[in-house]
Amino acid sequence: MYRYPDNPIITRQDIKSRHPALQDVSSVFNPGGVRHEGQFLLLLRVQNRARETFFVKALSEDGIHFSSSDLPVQILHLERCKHMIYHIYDARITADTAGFYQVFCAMDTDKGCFLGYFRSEDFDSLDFIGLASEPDTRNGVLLPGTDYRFERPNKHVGTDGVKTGSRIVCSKSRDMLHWQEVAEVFSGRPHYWDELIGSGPPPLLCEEGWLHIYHGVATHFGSSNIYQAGISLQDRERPWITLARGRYNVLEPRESYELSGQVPNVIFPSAAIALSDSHVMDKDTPIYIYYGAADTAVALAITTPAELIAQARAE
Ligand code: BMA
Repeated sequence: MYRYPDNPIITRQDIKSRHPALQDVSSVFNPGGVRHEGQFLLLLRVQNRARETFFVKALSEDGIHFSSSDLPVQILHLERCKHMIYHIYDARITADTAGFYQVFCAMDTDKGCFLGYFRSEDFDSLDFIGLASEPDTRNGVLLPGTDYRFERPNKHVGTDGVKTGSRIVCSKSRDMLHWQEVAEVFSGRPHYWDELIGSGPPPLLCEEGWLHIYHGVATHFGSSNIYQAGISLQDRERPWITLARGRYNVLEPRESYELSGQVPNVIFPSAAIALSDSHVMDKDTPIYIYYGAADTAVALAITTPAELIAQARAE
């Protein structure tokens, strides 16, 4: 992956809103993203100085220069949730065939963190359909055109005294609300770069399989967890089968905007937009990956399936 040289592409100064709660905000990060009517659309996670969370829509012709809406996204039908909701954040977006977008978000409630399922047509509003997980799971990503989703239960499974290895699991549903675990995808690798893990953007399909970008957290450094991006290649038909998994991370905090901020040392990839209209990408298709940098700003990295597959297979 190559960083866009003028990163970060969206910072808190870019959020110019008419909404009274969005004046002089603290941070903008971890966007969901999708192609929408020929434009690049990001659903930005914006935090204000009350540390309240909002979504703000941003649009761009070229995927680099975004302009954000002057009002936050309205979230409709939240009364369907019976719990007290504190934050809704880290949207993962996929298009469906009916012209709607499916959105999974982490929802912090008084009963723990759930995946919330939303639908939208235009991202001026998000329609809350319901909670779509057991308590305590995050990073839910649909595999477009299938009934499968990857998710990351928050429980740690390390047995060796090292705080380690959340698992990514593949689950299946017919209605987007009720999900049954099918199989484990993989778990964290204690002592190395990806001890704790979670899916990044919804996986992208190419001839070789699903390109699955994920974040890994190294927890064994004294003062700070290090969040990095990595890649695995998953089987096309049975996506829980891992065909290749990178030994190395593909992006780690190195630049000042990744090393310092609200949470230092964080690269959190959450959206990937391929510059192609076909369902199955060619190897050389540019892919724009949007990531949260230090939970403070949005940055862009550019890659191709060929490069990601090479990294997934790197010895
Ligand atoms: C994760 C989530 C993300 C956040 C990351 C780094 O656990 O809370 O939203 O970006 O930590 O702080």
